[in-house]
Amino acid sequence: MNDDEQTIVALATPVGESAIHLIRLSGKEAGRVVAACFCPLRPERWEQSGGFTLHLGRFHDGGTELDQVLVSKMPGPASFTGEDVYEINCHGGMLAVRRIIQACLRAGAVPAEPGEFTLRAFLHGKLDLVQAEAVNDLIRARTPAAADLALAQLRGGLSGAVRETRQEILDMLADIEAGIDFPEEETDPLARADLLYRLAATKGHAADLLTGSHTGRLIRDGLSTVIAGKPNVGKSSLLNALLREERAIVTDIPGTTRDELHEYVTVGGVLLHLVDTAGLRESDDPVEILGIERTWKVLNLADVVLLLLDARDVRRGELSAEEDAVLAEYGTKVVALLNKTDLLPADEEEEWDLPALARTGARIIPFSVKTGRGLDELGRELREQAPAAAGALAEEPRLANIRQINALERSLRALEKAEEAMLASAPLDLISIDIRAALEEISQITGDAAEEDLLTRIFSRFCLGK
Ligand SMILES: Nc1nc2c(ncn2[C@@H]2O[C@H](COP(=O)(O)OP(=O)(O)OP(=O)(O)O)[C@@H](O)[C@H]2O)c(=O)[nH]1
Ligand SMILES: [Mg+2]
Repeated sequence: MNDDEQTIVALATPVGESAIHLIRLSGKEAGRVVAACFCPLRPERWEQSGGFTLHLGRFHDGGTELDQVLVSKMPGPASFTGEDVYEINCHGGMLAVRRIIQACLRAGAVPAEPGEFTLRAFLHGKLDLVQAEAVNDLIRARTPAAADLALAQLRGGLSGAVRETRQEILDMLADIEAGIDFPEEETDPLARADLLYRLAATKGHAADLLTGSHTGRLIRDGLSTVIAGKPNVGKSSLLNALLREERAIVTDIPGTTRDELHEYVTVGGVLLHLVDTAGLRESDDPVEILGIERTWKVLNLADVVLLLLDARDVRRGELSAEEDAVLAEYGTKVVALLNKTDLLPADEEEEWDLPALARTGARIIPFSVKTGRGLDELGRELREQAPAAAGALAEEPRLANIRQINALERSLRALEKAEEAMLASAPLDLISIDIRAALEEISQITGDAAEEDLLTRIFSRFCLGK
């Protein structure tokens, strides 16, 4: 990221031709940079404006006119970044954009890094990390529910709840450290009982914040849904059918898919993060072996496994070792789709006696990608399993971002360790180590004590100009 003394400039709209483009500037020198290139149509209005006004004029570079533009003037500290911000609305050709940005660079601005405007807003206390990440989530939301959740986080209620818990930890730490300084309190049973009580309450608050986070993650990221099965059973065909496009290569040659494919789609109102995988079987092809290893890895991260079985194998009671292993390992997460029922002789159609399969806990749906049989039932099944991913519960703010959830889990674990140490009558200075760890972890969520590299990691995932 740039030095915060520098004034940054970037295109905030997508690269390409459009009706208008928006170029953004922020920093101490933003006013001077704009003044060097902008001739307002009504100079007296431009000069006298206290800000949050829009001005028509010509943009030029050393006397060469570049475009007719509208400039909005937003002086700090009330602006988005907290610095002086100017936004140039220009015509939507990329040549005009490039020339305007060049003029700004010549006048002393530097190119912004992705997310740098939001980083500056964070550094100036305009929003915390939960809110900053919510801005990014709002931009990237794939469903109305995900957008609602991001908006709820942006309003700050969630940050408030996290901060309250953080403050409780901070207060306990302060009291313990005071206790260490006054050793007579160290042995005071009342003081220890009080601390233990507070520790339990705080742990409960942290756990409450986590309870909603599973739902939050489903709303934000969708249900992680892995399509698995033996080669040629129809996995890629199913992916394509759900996406309604020929995304994956489908052939009748077993072992077609090697690398996993990731896509997002809504089925029965449920947002799925779909993964198509390499078919599971014994293989001596080194490329295929790598693909199969990856399949087992993504299976471990799945919320739901769509295990495609060939209906004819099921009918004969012939499941492969790999199919048995998936059922044994992920039974209750598995929806077994008995595919290619269209190939079964008509007289065998309706009789399914599947006690062995049912004992694994898997839901069973007779299916055919070819005819579309079972698709509606699959939608109903997913909705039942994941009402959250269907977006029914988005109005309440909750943690949804995996970075924030992991930090909260680490904080909770540290609190648990502190509680155990307390119950084992450990000395206060030992307990304070765990409580300090809990404090550091929870502080990462809102960024109350964020390290620079954490900030760089977070904000580099943002769009340029945001
Ligand atoms: N009759 C019938 N054929 C199907 C059905 N689903 C898929 N197929 C066919 O089965 C063959 C294999 O399909 P794929 O989708 O490539 O199978 P896959 O599981 O992705 O295979 P790998 O990538 O090799 O693991 C293709 O010829 C499909 O057209 C179905 O429901 N009925
Ligand atoms: Mg495939």
